[in-house]
Amino acid sequence: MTTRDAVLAALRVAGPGGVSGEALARELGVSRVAVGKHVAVLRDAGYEITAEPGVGYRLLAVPDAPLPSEVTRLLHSEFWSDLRGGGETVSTNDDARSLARAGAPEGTVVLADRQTGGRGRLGRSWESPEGGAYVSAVLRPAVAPAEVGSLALAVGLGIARGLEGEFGLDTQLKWPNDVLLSGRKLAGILLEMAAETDRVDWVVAGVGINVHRAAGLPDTAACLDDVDPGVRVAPAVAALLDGIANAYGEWLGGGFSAIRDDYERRLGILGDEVTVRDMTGAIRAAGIVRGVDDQGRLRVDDGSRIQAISAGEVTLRQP
Ligand code: BT5
Repeated sequence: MTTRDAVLAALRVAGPGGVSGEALARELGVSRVAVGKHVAVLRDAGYEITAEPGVGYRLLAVPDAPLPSEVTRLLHSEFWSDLRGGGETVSTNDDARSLARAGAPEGTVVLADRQTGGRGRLGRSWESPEGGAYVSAVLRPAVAPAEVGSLALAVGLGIARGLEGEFGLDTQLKWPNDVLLSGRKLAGILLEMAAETDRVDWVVAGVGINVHRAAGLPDTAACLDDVDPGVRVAPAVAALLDGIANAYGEWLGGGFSAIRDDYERRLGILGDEVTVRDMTGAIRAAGIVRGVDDQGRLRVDDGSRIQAISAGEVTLRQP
């Protein structure tokens, strides 16, 4: 724990009674000036901390943001080892990629409360206003590159599980990796990797989730506060990270087939009539979604046969 986190922890323990700078300094083995500096940094990050003679420092409010100090203390999983960031960045995926290239271990996470250059798949952009959370995790699965396609599905499943466990939320998955709430897009996933021919070096799993409705979000976006007005950002991030750690563990242990049933159960487009296009826009398959196979491929029934599609964009066919 850093001294700043220790100051924060001591302020939480002191509660409304407050704690003097002198007592804090003694407890943490630093000078009172150092305590004052840490308090100033915490205030800059959005913590509301008062200082009164006779009372000392009092923590009145914590920011509603994806700060490492807030998320870390809510995590149940010990898989996530190092959470960083929390403020504005261009893209947490860019930050996590740099860390992965520099050797950051699996379990490293970059957080942001807004992005100026949030990226979606295939060159699309991800609207990233304040009020959401932007999360990128470094993973180092010992698998072949071809298996990473189904890892994106595992990440989506993990988010759905985490949100269900923490908030009782019923989200749906839209293959390959959108998380929907009441049919609208709540979270998007972008996986990027570096690999040799037969071995993955690192994967960065990026997740954007809309927590509070904010200007700049597309009309098609869902937000957690549509259904839970009291929701806060840090518990949402902790829930999705816990869920991802859980689904990732199962995926590593037993491959996609270990989580296939649960993925399919949450597949919102099951039984729907869809068109699947490749990245050039050409139609790859059209028919009724029958589920996913053991490799995570979408099974589309065109009436005469079932095709297994490994990549593409799904649109619902209008009746
Ligand atoms: C995705 O792409 O859904 C992947 C999004 C991944 C974003 C995370 S945030 C943390 C990390 N850092 C990054 O830079 N990226 C990752 P795709 O399937 O291509 O969907 C993009 C489409 O979703 C856009 O073209 C819009 O139609 C829609 N969209 C954009 N922003 C949205 C938002 N905030 N909420 C819902 N839909 C959005």
